[in-house]
Amino acid sequence: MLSRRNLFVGAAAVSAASVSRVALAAIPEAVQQTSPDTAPPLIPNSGRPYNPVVTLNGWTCPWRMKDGVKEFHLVAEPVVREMAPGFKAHLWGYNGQSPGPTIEVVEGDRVRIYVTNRLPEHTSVHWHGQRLPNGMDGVSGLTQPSIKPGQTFVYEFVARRPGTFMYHPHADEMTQMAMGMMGFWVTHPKTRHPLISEVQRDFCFLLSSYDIDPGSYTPKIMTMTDFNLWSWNSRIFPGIDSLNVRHGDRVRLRVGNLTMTNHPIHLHGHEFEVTGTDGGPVPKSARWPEVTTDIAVGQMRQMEFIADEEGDWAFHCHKSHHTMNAMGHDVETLIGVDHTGLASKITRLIPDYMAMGERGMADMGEMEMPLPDNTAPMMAGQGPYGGLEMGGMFSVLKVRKQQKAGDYSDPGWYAAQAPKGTVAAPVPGAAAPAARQAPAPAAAPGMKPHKPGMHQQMHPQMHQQHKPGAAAATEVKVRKPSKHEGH
Ligand SMILES: [Cu+2]
Repeated sequence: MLSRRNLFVGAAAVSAASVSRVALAAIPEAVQQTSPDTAPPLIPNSGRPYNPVVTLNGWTCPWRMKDGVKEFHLVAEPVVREMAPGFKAHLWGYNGQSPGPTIEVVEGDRVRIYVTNRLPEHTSVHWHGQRLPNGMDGVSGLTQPSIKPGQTFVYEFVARRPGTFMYHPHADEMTQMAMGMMGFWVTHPKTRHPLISEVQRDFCFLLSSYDIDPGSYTPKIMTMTDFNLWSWNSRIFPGIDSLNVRHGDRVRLRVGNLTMTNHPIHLHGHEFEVTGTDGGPVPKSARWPEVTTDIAVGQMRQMEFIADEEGDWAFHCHKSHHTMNAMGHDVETLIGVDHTGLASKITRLIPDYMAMGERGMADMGEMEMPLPDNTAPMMAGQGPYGGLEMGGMFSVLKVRKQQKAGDYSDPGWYAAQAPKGTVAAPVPGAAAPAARQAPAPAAAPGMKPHKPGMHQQMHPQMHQQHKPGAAAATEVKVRKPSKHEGH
């Protein structure tokens, strides 16, 4: 296994060999980030002032001001990204993380970005959405030679348009984006802009997707649509931080999509307007209230709203498969299929067989099963009232009156302070019999095991023997499978 230490030793050797001492001295330091935590906003210490963004589970790239030019240094390199607690992925990214650091500048800034390539193959950086000289557009082969391993290239242009942008390679794109190479870019307006509101909270993140088999570390780059991890900034719920705001704040959420499918991003409890795209601010006459906006592949959206409802509000992609973690998609639907008696019969033939899914998949959320060494539960997260049964592209907007201006810390759950009588509750004494199909006759004529390979989908170590005769008590055993193909 390649350790980080080895990576750095190798990288240093490459740069020393390919970049002269003088050139190295001229290049600003490449700041590294090792933590996947949400970094506090980077207050600008030079240049025009602005209200900085917060990158969800990410950070902003520090710069050096040199002769009036903002200089950044990005290093494209293999990284280890903790996608959720207990689950690390071997990705490619910039400056120690995937995504790379957010670049924040001001309209009219002259920007110089050094890009050092410490990947095993060539790369380039495309500055998505920017007005710039053609030769700075970063399309390898078309507007520039590719950046070979060990080389450092420099890009320079004026950030002409204020708005929401991103950067990503335009060389072996399929591989490099499937491996996590991307970053956010925000250009703040230099003066008050009629179509750009001042906001108290400004969050940004990129949508990315990965296909990583449970127990393994490296994404399968040939996957086209059937990804098993849907992430915000290469994090999956419950690894995604909550968005903590003060009651009454105007909040801007900037989101870009670099996956292979669209994502209808949905906010509970508030209506927002899409105030801008990567094409620029949306004219006021073209805005309308929404609670979900679809973000297509390669698009960016700015959503804005006043956070005027206290509470813990879900905020997520509305494709329900995108709020799940590692799972297989080729499993038969068993809802309403009564396994009574069947599982015990099959178990006599196939000891590893486990029936699952008869009552839905909710049992998966609270199972305490051994997982393979490196993965995340399919449905996870604990809230104040129980399991959230979520994963992937899910987080919580926390709106609080007592949150201080500029304080991004997590205030905890709203449940502790929800006014009495404002929480849905069971009605005592009104329980109806649970809806359930009557048990099938013991012989269950016509019912067959679903596929000959069904048992292979189950992890042998998770097998629990079904005792013949005890079938009625143990008719359903839901088990977390170990293989991506398998459940
Ligand atoms: Cu989605």
